[in-house]
Amino acid sequence: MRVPVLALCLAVLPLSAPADDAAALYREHCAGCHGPDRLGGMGPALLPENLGRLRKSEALHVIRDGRPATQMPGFGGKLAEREIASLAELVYRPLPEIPRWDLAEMRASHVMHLKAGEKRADKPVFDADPLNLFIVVELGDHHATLLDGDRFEPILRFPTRFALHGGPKYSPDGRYVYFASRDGWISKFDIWNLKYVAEIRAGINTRNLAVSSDGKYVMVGNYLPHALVVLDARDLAPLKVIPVRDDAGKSSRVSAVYDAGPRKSFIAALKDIPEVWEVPYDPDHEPIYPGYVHDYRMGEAIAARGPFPVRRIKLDDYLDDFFFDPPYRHLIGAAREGKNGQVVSLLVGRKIADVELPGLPHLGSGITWDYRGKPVLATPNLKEGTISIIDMTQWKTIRRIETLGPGFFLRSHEGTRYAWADNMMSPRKDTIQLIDKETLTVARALTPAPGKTAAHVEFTRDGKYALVSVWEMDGALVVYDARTLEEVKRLPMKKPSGKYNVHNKITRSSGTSH
Ligand code: DHE
Repeated sequence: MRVPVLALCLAVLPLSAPADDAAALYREHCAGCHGPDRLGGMGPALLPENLGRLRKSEALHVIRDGRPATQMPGFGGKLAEREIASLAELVYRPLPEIPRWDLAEMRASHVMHLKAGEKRADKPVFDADPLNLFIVVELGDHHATLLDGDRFEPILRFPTRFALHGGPKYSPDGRYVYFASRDGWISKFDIWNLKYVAEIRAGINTRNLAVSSDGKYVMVGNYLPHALVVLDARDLAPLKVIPVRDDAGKSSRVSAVYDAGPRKSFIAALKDIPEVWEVPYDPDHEPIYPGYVHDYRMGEAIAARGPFPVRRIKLDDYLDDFFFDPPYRHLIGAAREGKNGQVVSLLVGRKIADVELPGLPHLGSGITWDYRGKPVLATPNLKEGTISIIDMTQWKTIRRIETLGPGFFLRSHEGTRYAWADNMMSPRKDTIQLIDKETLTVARALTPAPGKTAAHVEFTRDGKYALVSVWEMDGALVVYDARTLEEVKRLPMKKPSGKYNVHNKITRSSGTSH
């Protein structure tokens, strides 16, 4: 049986392991989340190829004490030291063979739900503003709910693949939504017709996906195999696999891939190679930077001149995640163990500044707004109870706002005065704090369900209402009036995680994730 979350599966484990050989321990304690073959599931793949940045001594520590800001709890209270040591040994042992997952395997997994000749409506088959819809991911039982953002009523609840992670992405017109699951499945859903279009397994262990601004391509970033995959957005047919390797042949997991719309390119950060890759997808778009070089040294798969060449930008450090400035001229990224963030100019193709970003900034959840005439970036921190506010004209941290504890997500909207921050990784995980964007201070706090995790906020298209998750199996989606902060409605849901408003996402609202 597959277990939805690590925390849940641990709750039912016996206190002492009956067998202490590593394989049995792994089957009992780890396989539910990391997969029976160590190829990943809810948790990442545990193979030497993917653990290059984790020393064995740190692996012992992670197994014993857990890993901050992930679903990985500590096993120190359940396993003896020698059991922990044998598990740490095991995860660095190479598999006899890592399964191939190339174009052929992807093609074999491809499922077309839209049948040849099937006619689908070219407008919504339901009565609701198509731009004020929300997709709410319910992790508890692997479903998603399509929600009418005016009436706050579900239109459809439908099954998804196992353990979706990261933001689903919409097509530019908002008709389709694309999901990525941690175990590699990419699904395309036709919102207007309330039906899936196609699915494909693009990786064994996947990080996230991006949709090109012209709506033509989907790019998938994988942890396993070490590759970027380009899919045709119409039917998810695989077009190209781009192996991720440096000059010396060292391969890397992909930290995250995002669309840089104005540049007509995908940008990917890498976990094991200190480089950022830019993959242009529109051959007619003039590169807007000097010294642009198509790098064809990566082997046959991208050796041919043709679509999706790779521009490699070399850096001093790895990037575990990053964020674009509003004109998409720079990206700001950070490494998990790094002391500072790096600002990379996409124009000149190199790092141009360091920015003070201690702890573990969660840059993918960063947002921007104008503060006293200057654009600022605000990012939550997974290790410290701090929201860093960075002046993006000088790349200087101008304020560190103390919160109740480390949090995952930050959201706002052009039409609201507050930025809403959770404290999900702290004892005060039940409370959302509202930061006044004009004074850069914590102005209010809301506790939707005392003792229960409150996290991840999204606004209606006009910014008048904020939707908050009570992130529990018997959870809820709580709708607040964003001005009065009165509760308007509460909808029961099963561990609702992220929620995504069509308008805010397709217009790239500065208050939402990209
Ligand atoms: Fe996430 C987005 C990385 C753990 C829920 N998370 C993202 C993105 C990245 C990322 C790079 C942006 C992808 C995108 O939207 O295209 N997440 C990581 C990690 O490195 C980390 C810390 C460890 C890991 O397990 O991979 C991590 N994330 C978690 C969780 O434990 C969360 C809370 C529960 C879960 O689903 O596993 C979680 N992450 C989310 C959500 C988003 C996300 C809901 C989308 C946020 C948005 O508003 O767009």
